[in-house]
Amino acid sequence: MMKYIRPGAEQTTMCPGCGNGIVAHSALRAIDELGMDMNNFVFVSGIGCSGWIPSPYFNADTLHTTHGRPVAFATGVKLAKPEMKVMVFSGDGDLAAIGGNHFIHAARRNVGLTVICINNGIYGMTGGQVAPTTPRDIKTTTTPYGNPERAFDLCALAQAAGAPYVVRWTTYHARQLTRSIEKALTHKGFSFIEVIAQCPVQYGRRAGLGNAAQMMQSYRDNSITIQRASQMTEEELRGKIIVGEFRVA
Ligand SMILES: Cc1ncc(C[n+]2csc(CCOP(=O)(O)OP(=O)(O)O)c2C)c(N)n1
Ligand code: SF4
Ligand SMILES: [Mg+2]
Repeated sequence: MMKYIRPGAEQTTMCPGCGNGIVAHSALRAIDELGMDMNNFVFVSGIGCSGWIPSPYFNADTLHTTHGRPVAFATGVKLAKPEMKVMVFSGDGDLAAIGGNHFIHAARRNVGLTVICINNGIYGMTGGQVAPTTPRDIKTTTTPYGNPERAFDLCALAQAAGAPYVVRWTTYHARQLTRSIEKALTHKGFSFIEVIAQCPVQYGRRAGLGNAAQMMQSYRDNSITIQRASQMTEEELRGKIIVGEFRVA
């Protein structure tokens, strides 16, 4: 996929083992397999490690905006240039904490964006603070005794807000993720892709979840398809990651 990387930006700033590289690769492969032209894309991101996925690396128009606001900027781009494919890369803090209202209202209005949320369950770039997506009991720098709060279910939120395409995968499911990004890019209206991704440095290390490979093994071992999950009790689903297409409308 190096042909899509901006000349001079071949070296990544991501930590070794970070899930962001897998997301970048899946997105570029989806565009490549669809035969789409990077000149027809605008990639929009916020502030956070995940904000660096498209910018400055993708050799296309990229808009690296402020924390929490990529969906607002992307909405403006889409309204001004409806013929462009507008793709948002947003962190879980970026999209679900400070940017939560932009997210639900863009879904409600069915703005034609493809939004990928890199859900690493933490504020990675700023030092590992608790996020609205951090699972209960997990130790972070701001919850040293364990997170007392429930985590947001971003796919349920997107569906409740009216998003017509909603899917969740993990970085272990790179091929499924690529297929879903392809579907999202050809689906009319707001499409939402949540990717559970490892941040071994600010999350795995502090929460005692091991290194990047161990975190991905746990995604493999704990992921449950929507079909299987529908046969399981709430108790059985504790600690599991439900993956697949939640809505295709
Ligand atoms: C208005 C504003 N508030 C807070 C910050 C500080 N800040 C920058 S990134 C970030 C959180 C990053 O977490 P997330 O969005 O999940 O991205 P990640 O680094 O995990 O990919 C915060 C709080 C900021 N830059 N601007
Ligand atoms: S701090 Fe975490 S999310 Fe940020 S680049 Fe490093 S591993 Fe990735
Ligand atoms: Mg994060």
